[in-house]
Amino acid sequence: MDPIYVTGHRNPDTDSIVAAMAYAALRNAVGDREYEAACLGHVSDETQLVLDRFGFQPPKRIHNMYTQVHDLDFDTPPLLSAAVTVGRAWKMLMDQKNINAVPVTNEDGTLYGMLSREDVASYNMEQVTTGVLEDVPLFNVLSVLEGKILNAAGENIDSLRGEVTIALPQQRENLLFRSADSIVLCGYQPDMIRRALEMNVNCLVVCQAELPEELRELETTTCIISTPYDAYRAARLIFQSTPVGRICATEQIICFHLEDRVDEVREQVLKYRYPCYPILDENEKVSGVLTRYHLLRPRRKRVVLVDHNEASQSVPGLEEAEILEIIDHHRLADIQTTNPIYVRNEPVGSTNTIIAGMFQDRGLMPSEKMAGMMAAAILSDTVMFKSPTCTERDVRTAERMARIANISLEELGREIFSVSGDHRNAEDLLFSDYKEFHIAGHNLAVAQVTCVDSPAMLERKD
Ligand SMILES: [Mn+2]
Repeated sequence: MDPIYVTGHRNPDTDSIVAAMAYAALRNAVGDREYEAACLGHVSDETQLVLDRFGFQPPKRIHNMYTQVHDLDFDTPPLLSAAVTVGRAWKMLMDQKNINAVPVTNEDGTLYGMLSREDVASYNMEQVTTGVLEDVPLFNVLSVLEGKILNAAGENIDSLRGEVTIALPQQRENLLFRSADSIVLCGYQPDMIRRALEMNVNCLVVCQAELPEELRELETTTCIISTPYDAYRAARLIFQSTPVGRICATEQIICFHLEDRVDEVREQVLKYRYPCYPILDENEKVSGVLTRYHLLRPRRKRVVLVDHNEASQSVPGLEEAEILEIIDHHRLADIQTTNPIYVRNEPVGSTNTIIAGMFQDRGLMPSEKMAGMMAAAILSDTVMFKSPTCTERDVRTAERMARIANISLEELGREIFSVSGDHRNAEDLLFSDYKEFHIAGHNLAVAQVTCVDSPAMLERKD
């Protein structure tokens, strides 16, 4: 199951990060196990202190919510090695009715080429005219013919080639197999067999017959094989022994990667109009096959927004994601959804105050460590209850959380605000808690700096 990300805003503050972690913990604790806290940017010194203080790792950092190739239900047909026979590949193509081509791979799983039904059909038609089998490993030939090696010469060769000829009784001498570079198919035909062995043709295939006893000891370099198939079928089947690597397409193949954005993939598919595209993973190994049907209904990434509800403060690609819920204490802004969703917005000083209320609603106490973090987040967001947005509920909630965590709010507050680093450079100070707004056609941003010694900070105003 893909995770449901819970995330706060960009340039996250402590309230955002802790709210995401606390809400994911709450949902997972009551059995919805796919929630995962995420963050959209650098974790500030203050937040890092809070995480360290209570023994948590920062949440996973995500960079966008665009729908990617790995969100598609693409096909994962079996992969073929470039060495397998055309016959085996054809059977597989027959099993995969809904795809037109299958990936052919190198030994390490990387892409070698793509094999389509068309490739197999063209190869078959070409063979009818040329009639020549190019060097093919002996194992391949034995496999398609269900053949057995009958003599010592056969045990000593590893590949076969030659013009494939059926040794029918002929009257005109020159119509018979002409050179030793032949693969001769015959039945119980002692004359023809003798002639082939004396000519030392490359291979003799005895179809549905025994090798005549008097010819078994004949000195020859010909490889002798027996097959249970008749000569017509053996002649067709022998060409299916060619390794697929020789007949599949290997050039100008358009590939996609699991990380690619679906909107970009769609453009490429419109441009090239191939029926199938191989999909590769981050190590260039083949993961599957994409057809245009897979693009029709992609699975959107799912997300819960906490501590913000404006697109400009949220993750890039949010418009392609499915927002499941919003939990916030800011003004309602511009986010639109396609389906009805849960929104919990309350005019309190911290998102964690609301989330503490949701723990209560579901009849669950936060763990000691989580309660400690939530207390710290409320202190941070209300500037130790001094912010004008702070309410009686924030104070009571922070006190309860501190009690569960067995810590003192005063001490915790001092620790938190002592790190709001007054030695950082102006850019870091400005952008550590920075939110963009688009109001009445204007773009503006509000950045906050909390400090213990404001006269010292104000000296740096310029
Ligand atoms: Mn907040």
